[in-house]
Amino acid sequence: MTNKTLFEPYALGPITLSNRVVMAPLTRNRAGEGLVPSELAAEYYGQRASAGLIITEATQVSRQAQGYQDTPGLYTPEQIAGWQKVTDAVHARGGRIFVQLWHVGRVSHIDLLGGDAPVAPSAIRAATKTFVSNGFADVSEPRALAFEELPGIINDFRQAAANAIKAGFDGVEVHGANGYLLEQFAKDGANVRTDAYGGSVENRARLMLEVTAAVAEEIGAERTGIRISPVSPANGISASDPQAQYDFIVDKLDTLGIAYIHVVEGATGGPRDVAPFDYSSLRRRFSKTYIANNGYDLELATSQLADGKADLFAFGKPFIANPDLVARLQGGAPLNQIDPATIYGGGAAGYTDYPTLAEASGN
Ligand code: 8OZ
Repeated sequence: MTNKTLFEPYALGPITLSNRVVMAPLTRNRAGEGLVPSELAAEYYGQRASAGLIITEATQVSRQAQGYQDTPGLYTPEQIAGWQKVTDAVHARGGRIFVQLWHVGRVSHIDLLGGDAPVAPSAIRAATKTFVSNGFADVSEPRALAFEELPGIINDFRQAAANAIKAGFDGVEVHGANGYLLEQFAKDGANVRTDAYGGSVENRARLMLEVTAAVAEEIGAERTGIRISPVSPANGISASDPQAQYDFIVDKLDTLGIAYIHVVEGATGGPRDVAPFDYSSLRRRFSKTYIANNGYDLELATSQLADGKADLFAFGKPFIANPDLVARLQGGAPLNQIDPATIYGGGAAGYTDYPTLAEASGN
């Protein structure tokens, strides 16, 4: 066995990463007017450019795709210009950055959608909350998408991917995880459709695969990745057959030739062993890069790398509180602790003011 380390360069297809530590997508609810990423966002991501790869916070492909207050989009000229400042800041510091594109589906509220109902595979309301202008609220009753509407949603992802390249991103991650639209189609707890997008494992996978194929066709499979969370109960989702479903999905993703699968192992932000699942089956089925996420620390990442279980490791909350997380992990330095009160929404406090090690020691 070769003695790989987390801190050596890694070739993600044509893109060279300076190390194997990935900044996971993290929702921060700080977009400005028009859901444009702010100047502070450019500073925040620029501060974290020593990650091997940054994956941005989830970003809407359309107005209908929004489910929370002040999350950014990538479907207007102003949003493209705002993201250009972010990618410039990261590239100026030698980093690499993909944008995570999402559609929240049923995890939304009429107040965010101009009074329209959220859309979903089936009219089944999720037992979950979202965050609107006056705080947390139960999600609204969704309506089932008509078959005829699905090409438009696929096209929204395709167009946002094209916009991502215009804005200077190195690639796109399709958000296929955490109980949002593409996972709502994939999991039978949210999808009781009787058309070509519901019923069998194959039918339930269809939208996720068609969206991914469209993005890959638009910007290149080598710049396309996807995040999945086979057994996560996030946002009130459930599945009766996750192993069969995700074995099938990953076989097809491999055929598409995309750059990576990014796998949330276990319950998003929670226990890794929430339900039995054989992640090595996904690893075997996918010939390119496997990014592992959820509850990793230096020790677990190091041992999983040595065992060949994953190629890259995505860290979420530690990156919020530690802009120089890579240097801290490499040097065995202590980590800043996250302030839970400033994760979602607000300004610079808890966003761009976490100190690097050098700053903390007064240098
Ligand atoms: C936390 C709060 C709001 C959204 C996800 C995009 O879970 C999210 C998210 C996380 O993927």
